[in-house]
Amino acid sequence: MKKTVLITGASAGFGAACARKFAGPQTRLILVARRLEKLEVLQQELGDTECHLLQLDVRDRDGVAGTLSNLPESFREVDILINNAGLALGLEPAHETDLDKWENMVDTNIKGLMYCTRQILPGMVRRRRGHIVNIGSVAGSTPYPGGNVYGATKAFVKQFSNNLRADLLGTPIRVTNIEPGLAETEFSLVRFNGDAERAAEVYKGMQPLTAEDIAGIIYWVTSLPPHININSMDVMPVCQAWAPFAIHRHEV
Ligand code: NDP
Ligand code: 8X3
Repeated sequence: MKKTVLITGASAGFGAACARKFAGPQTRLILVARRLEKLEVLQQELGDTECHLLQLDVRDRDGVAGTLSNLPESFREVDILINNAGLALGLEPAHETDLDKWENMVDTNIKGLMYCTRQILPGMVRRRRGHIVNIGSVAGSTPYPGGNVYGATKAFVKQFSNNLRADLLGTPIRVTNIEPGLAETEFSLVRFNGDAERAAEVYKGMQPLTAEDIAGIIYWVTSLPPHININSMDVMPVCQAWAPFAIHRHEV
């Protein structure tokens, strides 16, 4: 039977890689992003795969509700929702950052993910079929300087995913939180407001994860037998690990 897969943030990075990974005769793809032209190029690349493109800003509560409640007949029964749209903005300390950046991250990474989930989940429960894959981050558990609100939004994703599991006990619906570490996508370009040089520095002299690595993992967790739920998966490149506690010492 064909599976319908809805991917938010499908115009780049993990989302686009997921579209490529899931594409094929057994899949219908609903691809969501603000940059429609990128989705159109991706659709061309995917050839015969059935695609429905949605130019949609996940921060727009009414837009999400209106669009996702009016999907074309054949795309209505979503089997897999990949809540991937998200971003980090800046790396400034909390006392210096711009409140608009914080609000944008909350609106996208938390509220956008809530809006899409709330719209798609009731149908999954009714049909007794479905899998929600949320994209969290190692930043949701590990603090780092400048991670302030970005990390906090991903901590929300972690706890929300676990609480969805609690609500969905007794249904066959699966929920997974994927928590990647450093992966080279447009993520740093967006974080540093289009500064390509600064973004490239992030991945210099190391081998980061790729979007394809994460897409492969998402594909795997959704392909497991239906009685298995991967609750969360914390994935880093081998070259990344945690820092020791930082201690500020005063002069003696
Ligand atoms: P990219 O910047 O490459 O892709 C982000 C995607 O999200 C784009 O398709 C973008 O599309 C979409 N998006 C952003 N804001 C909105 C919005 N308001 N409405 C709809 N779509 C939106 O980054 P990644 O692929 O790396 O990021 C994907 C997810 O993975 C994010 O949630 C990120 O936080 C998370 N993550 C990334 C890591 C990394 O190191 N790369 C590590 C851990 C987690 P468009 O601009 O066209 O709307
Ligand atoms: C992205 C990973 O470490 O840049 O979520 O915050 S990190």
